[in-house]
Amino acid sequence: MKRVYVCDIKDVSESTVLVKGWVHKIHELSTVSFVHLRDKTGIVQLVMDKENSKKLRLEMCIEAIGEKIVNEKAPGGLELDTKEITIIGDVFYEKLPFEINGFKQKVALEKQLDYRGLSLRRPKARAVFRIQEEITDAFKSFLRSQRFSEIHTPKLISSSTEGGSEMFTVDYFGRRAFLAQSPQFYKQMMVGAGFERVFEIAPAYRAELHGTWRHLSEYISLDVEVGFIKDETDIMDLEEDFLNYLYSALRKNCERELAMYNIELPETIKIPRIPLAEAHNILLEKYNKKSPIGNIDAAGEVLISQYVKETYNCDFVFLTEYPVAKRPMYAMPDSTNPSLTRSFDLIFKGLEITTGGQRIHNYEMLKANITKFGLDPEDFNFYLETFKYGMPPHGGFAIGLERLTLKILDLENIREATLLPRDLKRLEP
Ligand code: AMO
Repeated sequence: MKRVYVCDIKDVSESTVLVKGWVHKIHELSTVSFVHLRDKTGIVQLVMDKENSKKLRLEMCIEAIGEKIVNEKAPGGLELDTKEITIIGDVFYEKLPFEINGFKQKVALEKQLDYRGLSLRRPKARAVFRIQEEITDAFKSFLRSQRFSEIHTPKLISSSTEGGSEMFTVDYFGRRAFLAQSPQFYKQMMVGAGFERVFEIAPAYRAELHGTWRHLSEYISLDVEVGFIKDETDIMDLEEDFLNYLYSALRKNCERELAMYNIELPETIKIPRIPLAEAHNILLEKYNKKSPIGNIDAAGEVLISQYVKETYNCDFVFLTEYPVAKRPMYAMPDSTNPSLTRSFDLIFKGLEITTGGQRIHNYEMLKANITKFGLDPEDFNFYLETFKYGMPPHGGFAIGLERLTLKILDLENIREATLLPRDLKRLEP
């Protein structure tokens, strides 16, 4: 007999079906019992003799054969009158560390993370990753439809890309190496290598010394790099188009998961673009909030998002024209005001989810800029090399996957949007 997934039971023509899954709930009455079986697609009620349910314990793996019966009160409006039941995965606990079958998760996040193999059994906890899967699918399909190529670049590298302070070092056969903070240099090189438009979905590593709700030591970076652009506005347009594409994909394919978190996504997103200096003025005049020079802090991100929500009814805002001093050496200066760069951040509901911009593509200029930043161009020869042979004007962006997921679902902590988080304290499970 072929297994039927719970979500398909009502659609299959057979009146007797085989289901497999975990024991989610046991409810014993005087003679019969209602046992909820949970698989990856949903929950179905099994009706059985109390004799049979006595053998069961929560979270055991079972398979059951049963006849479909309509019952409005059962989950999904249907239950199975159980003919046969077999335990196929036993349990070895005295007491479950926490409840899986309650709707509200009252357990501290750290404990849920300690028992990740168990806490993810809660359909609501797992729904986060269905959303995440949809994000990466949409990212791929949107970009592929625009002639982008997917690339895979090394994560063991010899030099810093985003500034040296946050790198993990690795002993590479007696030589010092680092875990990549971003595929920045390689994605640019691949634009020059003739791919023109590339993307990568891969881990990025930051030796973050802050254990905050928004920082991970390992996160998934959704990277894009595009050749033959006019300037950074092409890049912002591209990201805005992607977000609109993503929202319609989520509305279409993740209705159930969005409903679990009470999320309604807007039909269209039109993102305001505000120069950083103007954002500083808004913060000062409207909220009496001073900002750090050339940047915006976490509290400022929240306030500027609040302003944009009230003024433009939008959850996103591009902050543009970041100063040279606050951007890496590859950022393209603005020719009309060389103290500023053609770069931007994207803030989503008070959190930075993207950095992007146009890059320097002129070999001499890039080499000089590396020196200006107090770095040695010799150390970047592998990167600079490509720029000698005709590099198109180009730019790109990177989105932190977990941060995007966190904000779409209004979660509280980035770890909820991370399957197996790595942070200041956590290297297990
Ligand atoms: P940046 O360093 O701003 O830019 O990183 C891009 C995005 O990655 C995410 N991110 C993080 N997410 C979780 N934990 C962290 N510790 C963390 N650090 C960064 C954020 C952030 O906006 N090379 C440039 C991108 C580019 O210009 O193309 C870069 O890496 O969402």
